[in-house]
Formats: sequence, structure tokens, C-alpha cells
Amino acid sequence: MNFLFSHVFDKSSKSILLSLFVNVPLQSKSIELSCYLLRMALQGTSLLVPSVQELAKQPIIEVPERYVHPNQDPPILCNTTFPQVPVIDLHKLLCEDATEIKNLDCACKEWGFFQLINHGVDPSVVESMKIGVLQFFNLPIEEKQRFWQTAEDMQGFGQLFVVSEEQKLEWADMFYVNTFPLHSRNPRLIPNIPQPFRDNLEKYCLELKKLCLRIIGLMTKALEIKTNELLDFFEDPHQGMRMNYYPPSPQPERVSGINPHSDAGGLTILLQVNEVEGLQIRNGGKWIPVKPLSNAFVINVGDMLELLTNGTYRSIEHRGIVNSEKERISIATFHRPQMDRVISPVPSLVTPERPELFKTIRVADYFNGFLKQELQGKSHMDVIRIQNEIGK
Ligand SMILES: O=C(O)CCC(=O)C(=O)O
Repeated sequence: MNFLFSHVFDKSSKSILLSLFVNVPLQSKSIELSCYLLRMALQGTSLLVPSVQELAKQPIIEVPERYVHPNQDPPILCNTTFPQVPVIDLHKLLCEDATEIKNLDCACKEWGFFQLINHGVDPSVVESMKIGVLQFFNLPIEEKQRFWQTAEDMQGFGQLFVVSEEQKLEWADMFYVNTFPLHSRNPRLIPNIPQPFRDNLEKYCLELKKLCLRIIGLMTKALEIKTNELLDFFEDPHQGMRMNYYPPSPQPERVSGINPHSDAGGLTILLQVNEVEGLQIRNGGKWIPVKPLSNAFVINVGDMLELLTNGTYRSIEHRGIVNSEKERISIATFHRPQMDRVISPVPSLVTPERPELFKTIRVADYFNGFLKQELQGKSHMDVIRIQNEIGK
């Protein structure tokens, strides 16, 4: 253990780890829990906050100051015509339809987002997931408490990226879990999720992992690079799932459901559970709503895929807004290379005309840095950007 301490962890991480072990009661020092805490000690935590779902049940007319976000960019008006996020057909892609491959390429270059139809995921698995997540958020608060985040682990119910007591909070609750690799799961969470939701979640996360690998494989075709150049990074990927519950708000224009951000990972697959509008993406300086399509997933490129493709595919800022009448639920499933991988732009996408735009970085370093700060735009990518003529 000492060898591990001195070679893998820096000084401050070692002291967090040691204090964790001292603070864990003897009877709960099972090997599984100890190993889990050891890994989590190096990852992000978030300050504990109360449930917004519970707050929104109160007869309030004004939202509490801690949830008021002044100076938000307005969305574009509904009666103006605006460009729509591209819709891509997976079935056509798998039939090697050259036009659809081109459409995929343009969507990833120009939008960083697309809606995927004919995605091949078993509809009964998706439907069970939709029912399960609603029931899970509607459990009595006393039952949900045992799934709440702790000071040491951001997995569970709560909010992410809360780094100070003064920080404005989002008008939403979320439930975050790591699903793959298995050792990244918190033994306190998934095994205690009520049935049949637990089994459905297992099926869903496996199906989405397969879909992610399919999409990355098709992206390599669109990019005209060797399949393994990208796929190797996503072999046995890390997968995390964030279920979002946005309650209605008495002052929707004053709150933020989820702050503008880009996703740190590689590829995100989002399910808009109850088809209530709320997701907006920044395109051409404007916030464009993504209209929920039934039987579609919203797919987006994350920062690590932007890095790997040397900026060819773009990780785009997006946000979630809330409304005054209806709750909104979404499930974002994130995929990225495993923590110990080192990533840099793939060789085929680095040319004399387009030199490297990003530095080489360990996934764990990028991800942990991302988690330690407030969620705000694409600012974390500045850490890895090389300031050459193209990258400016
Ligand atoms: O709820 C949404 O549509 C967006 C969710 C999101 O961006 C996230 O969970 O990172």
C-alpha cells in the first residue's frame, strides 16, 4: 500500500485517503468498500445541498435567492425561425449510406449535436427506463435519503459542481451513478435500487455502451481515419449516468435547470424522458432549443472527443431551462476513455496545415480538474488548448 501511496498519489491526495480510512468505522472496512473509497478519494466531490424537488412542493411564489441566476442569456423567441439540430438515421448509417455518413460528419463538425433515430436500442428497455426513473424520483424523501451523496462521493442524489456555500444552485435534483467499469460503482447505490428499475438500468447501460461504440465506429468512417485510432480509446469505456429532475418553478426565467457547459467526456447519449422541452444548445451565438423527438436519442460530442479529433468534431455548450407548469426529466449517459488512459489528438488528424490544437493529458487529470470547479461553459478546455494560429 505504501508503494501505491508514494508512486501514484500526490501529498494532498494521500492525506485525504488517510483521513478517509481513519474515519471509516472498523466494521465497514470491507475490502470492496475500502477499494472503492480509495478510488473515489481522487475524484470529485460536491457540497451537499437540499432537494429542489421537495422545495418545489412548497407553495412558494418567489424562488429563494440561492437559486436566482441573474443575467442569463435569453433563449431565442419561439416565433422566429431558427435552425434545427440535425436528425441522423442510424439504420441508414449501418447500410453505409454515403449521404448519411456525410450528414453525420457535418453534424459533428458544425453542431456537435444530433438527434439519432432508428437507433436500434430495444424500445421496451427505453420505456422501462422512463417509467423507472420517474418512480425513482417520486420515492418518499425518507427512502431517497439513503441514496443521497456523501461528503466523500458525488454519486447519488444531489447536485454536482457545488464548490462553495455562496455559489448559486441549479433548479434541479440529479442522481448520478458510475455504471462501468464495475469497480467504479458505489456498492451503496445500484445494488439497493428497487426492482424492476435496477434490472432495467443494467440492461439500459449495456445497450447504451454498445450504441456508443457503434457511433464512434461510424464517426471514424465519416472522418476517414483508421477505425482503431478512435475506438481503441473507448474499448471498455467508463460510463456514468446522470438522471436529471427539473421541477416546475414559480419564476422559471430567474433560475437555471443546468448551467451552460460542455461535457468533459467523449460521447453523451441523452434521453429526453417525458418529452418536455428544456435542452438548449449554443449555435451561432444563440440558444437553440432541441425539440424532443419520440424514439430518438440526443447525441453530443464531449471535450475529450474534440481533443482526440484535434478539434474536427466540436464539444458544444448546452444548458437546461425549466418551465412554470411541467416537470422535466432527462437521462444523460456519458462515455469516456478509462481514467488511466493518456489522450492526445489522433495522428491522422494532425497535419502540417492543422497542427496539434490540444496537449497530451491523462483522462483522470482532465476529468478531476473539471469536477473541482463550478460548471461554466467550455472554460475547462483552456487547460488543454495549445495557443497556435489555428487554436486561438
Ligand atoms: O437535461 C438536459 O437535457 C441536459 C442535461 C445535461 O446537459 C447533463 O446532464 O449534462
